[in-house]
Amino acid sequence: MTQLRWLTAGESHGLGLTVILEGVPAGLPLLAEHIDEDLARRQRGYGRGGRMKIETDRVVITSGVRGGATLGSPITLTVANRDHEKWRERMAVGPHPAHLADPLVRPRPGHADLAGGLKYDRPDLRDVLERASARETAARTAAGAVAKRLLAELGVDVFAHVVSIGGVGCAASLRGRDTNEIKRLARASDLACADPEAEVHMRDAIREASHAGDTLGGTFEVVATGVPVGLGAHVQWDRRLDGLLAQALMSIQAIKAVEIGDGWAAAAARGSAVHDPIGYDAVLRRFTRASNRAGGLEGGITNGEPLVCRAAMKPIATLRRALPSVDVRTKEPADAAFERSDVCAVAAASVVGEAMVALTLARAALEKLGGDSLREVVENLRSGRLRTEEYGQ
Ligand code: EPS
Repeated sequence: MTQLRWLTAGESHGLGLTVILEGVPAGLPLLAEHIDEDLARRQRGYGRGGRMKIETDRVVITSGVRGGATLGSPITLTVANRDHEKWRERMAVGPHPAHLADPLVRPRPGHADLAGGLKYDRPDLRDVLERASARETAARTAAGAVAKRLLAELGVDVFAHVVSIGGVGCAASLRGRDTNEIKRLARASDLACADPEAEVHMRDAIREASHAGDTLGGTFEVVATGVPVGLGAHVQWDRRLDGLLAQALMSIQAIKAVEIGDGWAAAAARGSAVHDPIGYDAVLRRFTRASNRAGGLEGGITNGEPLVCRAAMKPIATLRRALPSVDVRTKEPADAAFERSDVCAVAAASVVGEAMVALTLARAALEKLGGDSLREVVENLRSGRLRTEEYGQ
């Protein structure tokens, strides 16, 4: 069986990030520029810190692609850390010179610093910070761009948009709006927000938080259209696609909650106001829904409606006006360490969310459709569509 697998490696100020993807079918057109576009989008967003002025993320494809198409072999993608130049000695693999011994010993509340330091027995918390850093999401974004390329061949489009920042939300009227329109507006926005009026207020909120030495979180939505019926399965807990999507989104740095469809709001409503009535379109020969409050999934299986997931990001844990902490060596109270950081990275996280949903969907699609070459996968998709058209007869 074809299984899409992927693994990232790399530290924030090391040489760079790497991701290896295995199980991508052969014959998929793939160029570095397909990936660079998403890498550039991930770097954008009002509220990012100084690091983004240093980095210009570009992918180098070192295996698995030849002549502009995938080979079916593992695909290796690397993204260099330009900032590494300044960290060459401190991030060196060999022993560090004594004059560089400047360990990070005041853990930042909300970061992996203390829990990771205790777990891995690393008294210099930089050993934890370097990998916990959201810099790692550049690798996820690169892998997600490959998944999106594959999904595009299957007629599936995945995009994300920011719904709220620091409590400032988009107009409710955005719900039910044409998805292409939401995507177009979000892509044109510096904060990936499809409501230009709300974006102005979001920028104000970020500016104010920055002046106060504080940070802001927010929420974003990932939408996938053209998703075939039947991805995921109700038959086992670890095959339910809603569970897999929640895990994928929740694994993104700083994400604290995930919902699918109406999510939390559904818990407060009556069943008659939550479930989507079923109809049938005889011309298109497909079952239809009057609404999509389930977010495209029922019983952990895609039902052919657009997939809609939302994720909530907590405010970034590195604060200029630092929170109380403790020096791990002396155990004395001390302000948490401050490092250059972002004030708000919700727009960037939305691009990462897009990547994680795309990877999860691509994996589920390959599991359902099989195929070692793109041609085989597409043929299997077509015959599956015919089967659903004939269903019930
Ligand atoms: C991050 C801290 C900042 C962010 C970084 C994530 O990096 P630095 O400490 O080098 O200023 O800019 O994000 C990225 C580098 C990126 O590419 O997204 C953290 O601690 O998580």
